[in-house]
Amino acid sequence: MKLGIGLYRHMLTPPNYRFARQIGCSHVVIHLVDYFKKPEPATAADNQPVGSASGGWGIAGDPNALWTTDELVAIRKEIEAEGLVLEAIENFDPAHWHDVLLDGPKRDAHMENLKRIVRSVGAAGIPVMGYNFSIAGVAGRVTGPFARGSAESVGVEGVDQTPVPVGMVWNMVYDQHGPAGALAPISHDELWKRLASFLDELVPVAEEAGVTLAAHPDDPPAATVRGTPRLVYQPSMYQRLLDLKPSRSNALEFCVGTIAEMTEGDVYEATDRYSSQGKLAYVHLRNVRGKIPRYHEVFIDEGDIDVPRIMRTLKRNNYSGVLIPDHTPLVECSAPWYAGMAYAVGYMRALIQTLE
Ligand SMILES: [Mn+2]
Repeated sequence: MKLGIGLYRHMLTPPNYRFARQIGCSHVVIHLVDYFKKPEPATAADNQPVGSASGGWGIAGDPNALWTTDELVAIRKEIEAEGLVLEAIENFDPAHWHDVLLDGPKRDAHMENLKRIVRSVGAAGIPVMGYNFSIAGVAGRVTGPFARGSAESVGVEGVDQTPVPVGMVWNMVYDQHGPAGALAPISHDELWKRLASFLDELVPVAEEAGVTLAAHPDDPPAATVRGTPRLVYQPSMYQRLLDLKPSRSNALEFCVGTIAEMTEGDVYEATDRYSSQGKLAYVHLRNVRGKIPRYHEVFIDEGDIDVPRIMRTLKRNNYSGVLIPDHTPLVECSAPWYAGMAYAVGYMRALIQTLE
């Protein structure tokens, strides 16, 4: 098993790569979506409450600026220059595929965007593209002193069911100036149909490009969030996603914490089931206390999940891919994110050394 870290767009710099190397990582997963871009100043025509409780993260990227092979190669080379491997990109930008999720008028053009991006990812020598096929995305999380020693962390205390306004998807705003109103309700079956067409078209392109598509489960894992259906909100639903399009390029961004937050099954059985099929493209590892609709993310060595048991299961099934800490509570000091990550990675490294 290999250790990695996830770095956000603004963190893709040599000092952060050296931080990753120094704490024991060999691999990096990068985010290219800028989740927290501020909106343009509001005008009277705006329909979007960006920044309010249900306003989501921020403004989606440039719809016309697809990630190019050249820029991806440049990032890969900078990472390799620090002795690390670029394993995956995590998440498409809503600006590039909102109408695939919403089955909107640009749906076919947006599928072409995704195909071009996947080809560029493959041509740049990056093996994995992570995605989350979700309309509401990671909506409705709260922040508080939930982890050991009152460390600040995130959680869910009741599922957010405020409607998603038109112009927003995946917890980001892609059209600040669209018409007022909320998304029309759809069924779970309709969303599964959208996923099936997405996989039918994109998986063959990914196969040809040498890229593995890796699906994150729904976080938070409720049947509906903000009035929209979810796809993978119980452990068994991952199997349905895999069976829709059997392929080495159709795999999972297996999020142990999210699976533990689900109400059915159990996280050890799910880890065994999907790792024994060789379907884990990479793993998000974190701990949590509670289940949907009420849970708090906590430090990796507290909470409900027996993390050593997860690691033993992965080892038994010969999982040889990358594990990253997903998120961690913030450790109170001058560098809270870094201290949290260093703590989680050190813990994971010790477990791997014990097993190997
Ligand atoms: Mn995750």
